[in-house]
Amino acid sequence: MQIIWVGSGQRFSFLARLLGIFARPAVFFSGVLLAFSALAEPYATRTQVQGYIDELVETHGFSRVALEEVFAQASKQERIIELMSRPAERRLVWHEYRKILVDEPRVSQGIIFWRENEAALERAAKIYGVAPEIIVAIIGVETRYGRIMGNFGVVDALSTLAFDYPPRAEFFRGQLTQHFLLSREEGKNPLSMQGSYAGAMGFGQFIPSSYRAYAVDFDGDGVRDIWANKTDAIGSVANYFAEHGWRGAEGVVERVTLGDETSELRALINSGLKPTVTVAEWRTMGVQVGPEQDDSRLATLMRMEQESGNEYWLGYDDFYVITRYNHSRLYAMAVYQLSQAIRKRRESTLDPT
Ligand SMILES: [Ca+2]
Repeated sequence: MQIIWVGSGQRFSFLARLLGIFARPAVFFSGVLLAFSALAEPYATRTQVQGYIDELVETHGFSRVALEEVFAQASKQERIIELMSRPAERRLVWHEYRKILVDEPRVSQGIIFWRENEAALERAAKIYGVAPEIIVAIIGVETRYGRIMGNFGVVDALSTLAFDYPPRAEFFRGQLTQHFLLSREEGKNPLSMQGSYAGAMGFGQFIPSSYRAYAVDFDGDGVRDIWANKTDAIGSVANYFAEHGWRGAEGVVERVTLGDETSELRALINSGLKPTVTVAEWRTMGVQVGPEQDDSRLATLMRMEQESGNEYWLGYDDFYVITRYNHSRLYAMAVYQLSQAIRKRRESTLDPT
């Protein structure tokens, strides 16, 4: 047995992205974790898996034979445990993280993705109230617009994490069940689907529970296809945002300045993703917020480390909604800034002056 430290969500995400493999948004790991040594036997013969199969048969009426066949073909992937357990090489701060996700190719490929999917993006904006640049940026950050959607069998990935990764076993056993339900509902072979090492699938990297709850058939062909159909992927991301309370009309973040990082402020900076302090209260504590900002709005105060020093930002309700996709302020800020870079570039390209 080996003791391995796993870093924060944002570092985890970064490493995953650095490796070209994508973590499920909204899933992240922290703390001291234990990685357990390998067992060579196939999953179908494990007592633990037999117990799980019993449960699926009893609770959801699945065929035991079918499940045994699936688990006879599923195997533990050491690489998945490695990716889950990989220690962070160094702490990633905002400017380092930003450089990876808000890069030139992601902006220019985003312009192309937008152009190619303009009708679907406009319709999604109208129906769900989510601006095209936000949807484009999510798909850009998650999979580089579908270029990197993950090459692990979803059953392999979820089984490995459910049965050979004790720190998150319960969560991933739940996702494995969701995957079997999804397969049954959609008439798919559970072994046919591929995704990230955490079982996230398609353009927007939905885990099975998110697929079941939020994926939509946005082109009306009767199938919710987030794997190959960009229109469905766009509608699904927009629906995810709408269902998590996206408002759209108001600002997402606002750059602010502080006189001093007082101890009062220090205790609140980066302390939570959810906006819980009013603009009026921030003002009283010495945060210089734009004069037009409504005093009663709730915001969270963030410190973002740049090469030249700290930047301070207020995050409003929609910022919090972005963190529902991946519980990380760096992630949400990167998505938002990428969205703005794409929108700005597109406007300058479209504008003949
Ligand atoms: Ca469809």
